[in-house]
Amino acid sequence: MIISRFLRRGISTASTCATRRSWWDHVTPAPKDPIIAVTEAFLADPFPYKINLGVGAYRDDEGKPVVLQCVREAEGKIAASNFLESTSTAVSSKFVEESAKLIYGQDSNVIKERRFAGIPALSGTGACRLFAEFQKRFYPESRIYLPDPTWSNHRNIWRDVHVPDRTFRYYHPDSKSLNFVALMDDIKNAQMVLSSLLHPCAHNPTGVDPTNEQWREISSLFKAKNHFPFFDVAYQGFASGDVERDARAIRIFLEDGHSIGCAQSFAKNMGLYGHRVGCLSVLCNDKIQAMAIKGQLQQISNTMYGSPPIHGISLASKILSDPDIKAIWLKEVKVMATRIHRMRAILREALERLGSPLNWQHITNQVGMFCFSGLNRAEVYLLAKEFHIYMTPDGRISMAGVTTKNVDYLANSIHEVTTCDQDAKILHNTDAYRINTDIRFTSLGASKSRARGMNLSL
Ligand code: KET
Repeated sequence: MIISRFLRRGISTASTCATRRSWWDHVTPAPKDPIIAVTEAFLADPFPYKINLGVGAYRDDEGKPVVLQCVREAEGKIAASNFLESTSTAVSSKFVEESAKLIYGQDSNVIKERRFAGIPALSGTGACRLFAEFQKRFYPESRIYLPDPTWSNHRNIWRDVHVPDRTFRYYHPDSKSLNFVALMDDIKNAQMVLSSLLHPCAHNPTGVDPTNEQWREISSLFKAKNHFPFFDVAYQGFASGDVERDARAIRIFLEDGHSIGCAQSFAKNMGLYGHRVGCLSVLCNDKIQAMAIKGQLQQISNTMYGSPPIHGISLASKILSDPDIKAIWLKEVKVMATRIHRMRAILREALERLGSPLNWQHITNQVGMFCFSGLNRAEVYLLAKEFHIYMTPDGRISMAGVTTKNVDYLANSIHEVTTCDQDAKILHNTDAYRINTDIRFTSLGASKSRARGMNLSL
């Protein structure tokens, strides 16, 4: 009796397992995120002089991630505070208020009149996602207009909440600068749009920002079209080295009386990438509307992840609210932006010294973390395969990965791939579409001696 019951249970467990095993049979591998794919290919490469120019995270001149002094100071101050549970709401509110002051301006009426609804978010990605969910909930038929090109994840974020996306032209590949006329045309002709996403500074991936005058025109057009401007602020401080100057676009929209939304990330400008510190804010007509919107945003985040971890938020909040620590931070932002700016100048100079027949002016004209190099897929592929230099297939160089030690090697390698036999490039062109997924390192020896010839040291 006991045995037969045991057997029966055994049989039913086995059949359940068999069913379960088939539950996920239809799941196929997801396409790789292009930025993560670059990091994976880089990590898999055994070459000692390899260079990662993929992810847009700050690195120092040794190529190392940096813990900013302001973060260390803030760590010291918050270590003593007992925030683990009871005060988390207070910490979040303080953080949101400081983030809003940073982007809308310390003395802005929006802050004084408390006309904003904000909640902490899981870094810039989380803030964009929260807004996308909010948009879908309250304007289910709306669309999002994205610049072409834009950060690769924008499209995925809005797609996952079933908000259709459209693009507006942004960049001119020939002049390697802003295609302002086309941008204005596309916004003018946009139909049934709720929000358009704008990068207020240090546009990713192009490094091309509108001038203040152009921002004013964009703002007027948004007003005329009744578009909701949604700003993705992932690099405040990286364009000019000054966080106030980098908020200029948003301040112009504020002066024009727009209601706007902002996704802020502190991953890059505070070096808090791993802490996922971000803020979503939406400007409102008044305090009452702000409370309603905040409640809705909280409800959306509650069902996704409850509340965000409090440690990073406490750090950012301390950095922004303690005048001494803030002063350290502002200096450090300047140092990071200046280092990147210097690398742009050195890279361009090195390419020109090599006698490159191409025009590299755009390296220094563009601003922020990225240089949209103009290298094509085949050239990017060759750089990875032959020179162990990794960047996204669109030719975006994360300038933070360029250092005084590797810049000559980089310039030489770019020079070689841009001047090499066109047939070789065409041959590699098909492979280039599989970039970073199956790179084989057949020429390790040759690359090593090349690197030595360029005085690279480990
Ligand atoms: N917006 C933009 C424009 C952006 O470039 C990034 C990240 C984010 C939002 C998201 O940031 P975060 O705070 O880390 O969630 N971009 C870089 C890093 C990444 O994709 O993870 C990049 O383009 O390399």
